[in-house]
Amino acid sequence: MAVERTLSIIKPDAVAKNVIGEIYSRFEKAGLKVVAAKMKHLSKAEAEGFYAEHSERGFFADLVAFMTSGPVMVQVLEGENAVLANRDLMGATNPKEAAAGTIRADFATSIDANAVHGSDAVASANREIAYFFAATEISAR
Ligand code: RTP
Ligand code: MG
Repeated sequence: MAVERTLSIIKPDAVAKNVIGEIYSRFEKAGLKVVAAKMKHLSKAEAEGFYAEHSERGFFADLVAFMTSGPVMVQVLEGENAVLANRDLMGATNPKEAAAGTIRADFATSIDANAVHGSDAVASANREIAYFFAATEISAR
């Protein structure tokens, strides 16, 4: 297994529910380290750019509206197999389909307000990390 980095976002619904700490605790218990973090209220342009791969999808406008509806917590997680490890912690996109004990099963309310984002591959992780963080803002641990 390789040490990887992945980009995680605690979405506006979970920030509003005041569960940043509970979600960080899940990362830490799974062996993922927070190596960079910032709170941001995304602009429309930032959210559209981040989710550009979905720009032709019917849900794109709703996704951008939701992601700009309040502050988000953005972090880089580092650890063994971090991309997949984080996706396992998150659970399925639709919280109704998310396995018990996953972040989305416990904190998400709908397919839009689904608590967290996580990169889906190492290549997208590298792109998404660079979207939000300069190399000097990431601390090797
Ligand atoms: P994310 O990118 O946020 O981590 O979520 P994901 O990989 O599990 O899902 P993805 O297919 O990348 O979709 C991005 C976000 O768009 C919303 N979505 N809505 N109404 C729909 O059918 C639908 N499909 C996706 C979700 O909020 C999803 O997290
Ligand atoms: Mg995705």
